[in-house]
Amino acid sequence: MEQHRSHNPNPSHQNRPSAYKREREDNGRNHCENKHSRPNRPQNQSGPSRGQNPHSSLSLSTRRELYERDFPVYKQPVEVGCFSLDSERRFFNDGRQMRYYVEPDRSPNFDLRDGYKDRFIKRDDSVKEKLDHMLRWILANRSKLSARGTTASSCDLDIDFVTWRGHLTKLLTAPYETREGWQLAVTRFRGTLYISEVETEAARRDQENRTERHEEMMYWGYKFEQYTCADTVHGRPDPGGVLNTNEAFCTVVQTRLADHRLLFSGEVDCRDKDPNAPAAPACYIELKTSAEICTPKQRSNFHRFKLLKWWAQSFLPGVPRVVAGFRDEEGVVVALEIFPISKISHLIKNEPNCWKPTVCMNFCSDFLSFVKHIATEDNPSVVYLLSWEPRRDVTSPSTGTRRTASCHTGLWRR
Ligand code: 0WD
Ligand code: CA
Repeated sequence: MEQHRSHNPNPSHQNRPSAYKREREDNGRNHCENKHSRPNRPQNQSGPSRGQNPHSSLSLSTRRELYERDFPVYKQPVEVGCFSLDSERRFFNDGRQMRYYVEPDRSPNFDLRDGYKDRFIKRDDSVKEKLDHMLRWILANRSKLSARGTTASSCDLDIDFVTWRGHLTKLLTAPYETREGWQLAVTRFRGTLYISEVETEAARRDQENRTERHEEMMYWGYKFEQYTCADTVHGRPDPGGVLNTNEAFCTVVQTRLADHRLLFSGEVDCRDKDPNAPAAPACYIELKTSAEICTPKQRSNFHRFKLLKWWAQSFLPGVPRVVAGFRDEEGVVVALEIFPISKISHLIKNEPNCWKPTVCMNFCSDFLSFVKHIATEDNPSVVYLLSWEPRRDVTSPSTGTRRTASCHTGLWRR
């Protein structure tokens, strides 16, 4: 993955085209004018909306061509801690749910349907956890994160953004996403921006209307984990046991994308059990299942869509490899393949019109600049919403409709 990491402290994109724009009636002029504005500096824009509240009408394009510039600085992610969620979804400030990868035989023949009816405890996904587990981790590990500067209060974190890795994955893939939009809620508190997802109407409908086949196929991914992971370093997988999706091991990593200091957490499936394996996150392994590839068209789709998601998800926290189980229509794993994350961009090179890592990372960087510009009021009760639908721009409703609500930083006030 190193080839995508630049350590240039002065990213050359500072003077490149930006995708910021103000909404206006004359959409035709937007693209042209974008070319002359600069990322991270929306106030440099010209345009007729100067008299308006600038926060009420900003939008951000997801058009790929706007993000084809040098790869931004992305510092090697450093694991600053981890936490575990047990079989009842209770939080523990330790790695007790860590699992160890046990390499299967060459022809595994795992039956992923086994246990779906009788040995499956499914997490209640109607419970929206927002950022709660991450905030719990921050509360328990504050000393690791306090600002070092003399001017900042000791309560301040030395971080610009706190979020889940999964939300960042959605940002990285947005320039290529054609089906699912998203909505993110942002709160600024003591200088740090907290980003949490809000379920869209469409996602809620999709979840309600899932077919029985789809429900079962969601189980297959977890079942593959059960066939390949042991609870202890010298243990064996126990595919006859009960599978409980409340359990999770999450890494917390710190990194920087351009000038954005990030702290995020992501669920990690397992680690290399070799005691000489490199330190986390480099010893972590992401497990995936996918339909077996039988035709050139299927291979092309796998490269264009699935490998994009796999790459984005693991590149972010610095997880170096994905172990994939390819399964047939009946849910039997027929082949295994290891995908080093650093090789994925080479694998897709010959695919016409394929995704580009630099577009993903530059869009994410510009999105975070956009958020800094929009979410200006430092107040835990103020939530800024950012919405996106495929083929549209990211928009933030005018300040009048932003929510003063609930909120995902609620834990702070306990
Ligand atoms: O309540 C919510 N809306 C969310 C909760 C949204 C996103 C995340 N979460 C929480 C959960 O506590 C979960 O444990 O985040 C944790 C995972 O976060 P992540 O790593 O940032 O999420 P992501 O990268 O999208 O998914 C990683 C894995 C998935 O593995 P695959 O191989 O399918 O990508 O986490 C699992 C799933 O196994 N996962 C979830 N587990 C519980 N609740 C959820 C979820 N909502 N989403 C993904
Ligand atoms: Ca996985």
